[in-house]
Amino acid sequence: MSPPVLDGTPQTHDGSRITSKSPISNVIVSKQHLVEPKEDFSGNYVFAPIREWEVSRAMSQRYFKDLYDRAISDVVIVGAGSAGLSCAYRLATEAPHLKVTIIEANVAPGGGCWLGGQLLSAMIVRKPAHKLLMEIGVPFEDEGNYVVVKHAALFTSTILSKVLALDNVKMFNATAVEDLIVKEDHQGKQRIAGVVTNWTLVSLNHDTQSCMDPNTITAPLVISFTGHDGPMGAFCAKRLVKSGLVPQLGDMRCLDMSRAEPAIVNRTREVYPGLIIGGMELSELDGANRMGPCFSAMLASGEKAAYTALDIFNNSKIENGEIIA
Ligand code: AHZ
Repeated sequence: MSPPVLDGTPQTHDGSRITSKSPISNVIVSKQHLVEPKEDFSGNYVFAPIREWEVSRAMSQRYFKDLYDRAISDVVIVGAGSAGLSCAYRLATEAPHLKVTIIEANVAPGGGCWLGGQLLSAMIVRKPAHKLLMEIGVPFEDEGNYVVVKHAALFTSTILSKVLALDNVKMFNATAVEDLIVKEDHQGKQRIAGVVTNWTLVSLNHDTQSCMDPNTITAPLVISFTGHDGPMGAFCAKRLVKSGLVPQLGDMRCLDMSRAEPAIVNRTREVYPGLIIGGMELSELDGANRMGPCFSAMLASGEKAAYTALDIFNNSKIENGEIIA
């Protein structure tokens, strides 16, 4: 016979259950709603009651409300690595009225910034990009021209917590951008007008299932930070080329920290109407050098993209996610 299923009912010292006559177990069994939660770590910890359907509804109601609401966003940020998160932080704090929606293909946001280079822990940031670290409260050692955060995860977890706490930010992780929406704008010119999404597990299974159509998010501006080429990387840059909107990829060049970092930051821009590209994705589009394990340009490129977006919003009239003037 199988042993009884443990339900966490307080036990006596010899391991036997406290009987249903005990005041605590009586209340749990018969009057769930009257149970007072109690934080008692000596063996009588009591949770407030909950039912399974309450958990399902609490999650699904919010998720689908967000999905409905964000079907029209002001900005979609694709990719929540160090560059995407820096952009989200700057843009959403400077413009709390903008609905900033982040789409991250991975379950865990943060991209390559949970570690430094070669799986080592420390994160190196050249000045003046360290100002963002100071603003969000990430401690570092000052080495003169550059600073060292003792663990890259400290940066990523801090900026992630700041970004996710902002009222105007919603992140859909485990969700991939599969395509771009391209439409004619009010002047009859082609413009990126949003993104095509799917849950990543669906995206990864297109070859094994019959057609599983995607969803869309309409937005006047998409900002892409999907990193350098890889299974999912450089996504928007590659899509621009494949769909004939840009002639060819420049392809990321070999490592040179001194050339790479200013090239990425200073060339972060609206590469096609409605689409800003920054971070390492830009190295694939422009043919810029890589910098390896130095994250300064990712932070500053994210911020540059945010300021570029703010300029676009300041000079445009938007209705229902479309630029109308
Ligand atoms: O999961 C990806 C990662 O979190 C996500 N991503 C990629 N394709 C996506 C898609 N839809 C949604 N189609 C997608 N999300 O984008 C994020 C990219 O993060 P990253 O850390 O790879 O890029 P980054 O540009 O923010 O930072 C690059 C860091 C590097 S790489 C490098 C070198 O190789 O020399 N040096 C630095 C500093």
